[in-house]
Amino acid sequence: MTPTRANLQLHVPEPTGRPGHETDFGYLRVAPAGSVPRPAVDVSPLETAPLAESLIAVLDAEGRAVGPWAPEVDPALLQRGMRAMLRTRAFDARMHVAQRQRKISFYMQCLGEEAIACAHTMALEPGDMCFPSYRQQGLLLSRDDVSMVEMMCQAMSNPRDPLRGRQMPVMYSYKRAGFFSISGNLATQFIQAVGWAMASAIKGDSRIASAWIGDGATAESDFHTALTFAHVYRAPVILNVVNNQWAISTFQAIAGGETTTFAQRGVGSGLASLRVDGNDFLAVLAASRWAAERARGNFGPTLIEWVTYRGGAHSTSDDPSRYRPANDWQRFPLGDPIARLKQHLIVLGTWSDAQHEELQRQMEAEVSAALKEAESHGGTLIDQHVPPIESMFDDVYRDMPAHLQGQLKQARAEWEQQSHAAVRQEG
Ligand SMILES: Cc1ncc(C[n+]2csc(CCOP(=O)(O)OP(=O)(O)O)c2C)c(N)n1
Ligand SMILES: [Mg+2]
Repeated sequence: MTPTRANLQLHVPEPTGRPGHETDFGYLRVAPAGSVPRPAVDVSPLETAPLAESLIAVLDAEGRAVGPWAPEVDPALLQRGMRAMLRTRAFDARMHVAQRQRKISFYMQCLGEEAIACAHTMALEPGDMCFPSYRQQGLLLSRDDVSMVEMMCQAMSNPRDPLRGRQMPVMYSYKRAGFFSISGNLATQFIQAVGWAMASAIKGDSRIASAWIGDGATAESDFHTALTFAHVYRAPVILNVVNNQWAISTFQAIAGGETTTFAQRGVGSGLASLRVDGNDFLAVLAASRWAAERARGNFGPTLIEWVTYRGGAHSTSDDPSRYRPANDWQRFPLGDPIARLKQHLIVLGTWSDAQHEELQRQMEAEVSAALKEAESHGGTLIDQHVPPIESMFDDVYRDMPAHLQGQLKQARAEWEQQSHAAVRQEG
């Protein structure tokens, strides 16, 4: 007789909340601020296993900086961080509206995730290279040497767009600011950054790389390939996984975050790994500095899972009210990074509500003025600006190869033929 066996079943993870049904954030596994030890930067990867399971946080509920990860930091630096976050939020809010007004075709906000890019960039040095995804605009907006007007012109694909309409809106590229061209192909950032970091080491340079990926994109095979190479060659790289709980409409558990953490993937691959409160500006700064020092000291790569929440829609093409409760962000246990740093600065006695409001007003005024200027240069949706067809072939080769010269000739001819046809039709 054959023994009776249970019918096999697959497990399909589901979020704990849905529209009309509040999320139970118990799944997040938060830990009290100050409760996680801070090992030396040359710690062996396996010893970081408890750090990959827990949550490094510095700011407690009262806004005090507590525990071994509390960084030594000048309040003036924190005020600069506050400025960067408010600037980023004001930029996002205005650009989101600009898309609704049909001034740009598409936009992506980082609402609620501002602390991650804005604090991380403070741990990097000139010459280091970030390989960002589309939600790290804070890396650029933290800087005063990248023009906000120019970023807006990029989103408008107008004549002041340094990328000349060859990238989607928000896919910036600033080599001089350590901001590698954004690729829409998710997870490629990880392999590119590891390769760049390996090259830096091969050349005996001192520059490190920092790579960015979302929770959803960790399901791509490039993520695992990057971890293997980073581990094997001890590449001087920081591998950032921004776990904002959602990948468009897909909950983070579908990418593998249900019974394990994304940071634990790093430990399994032989990398020092940290799981950090991404809405805690001080924790982001401290963990980023730790990982940067580790990379610079030739002690190896670090994977950091930043736990946060995507406060807005995935992009202007998305409607999150279809798949998650509307009040999720307000109920998120790690709060709002701006409100938390503000509380801390007030506890330190270096900030006030009035100063905060004034700075916010200044940032909004800067953004409004910048948008007005950017719009004055036109754009695809503003004055139907189309870059010259030749520009499609520029900036790839120093000397254009013969086959591209042929294609350029053909493109020009077809373009002219179409323009004549259009004129004939109008006539
Ligand atoms: C290789 C690849 N697969 C799919 C997509 C389509 N896509 C764009 S964004 C996105 C969700 C990514 O979510 P996550 O990695 O969590 O990043 P987040 O948007 O939350 O910052 C998907 C599936 C893509 N751009 N590239
Ligand atoms: Mg995500």
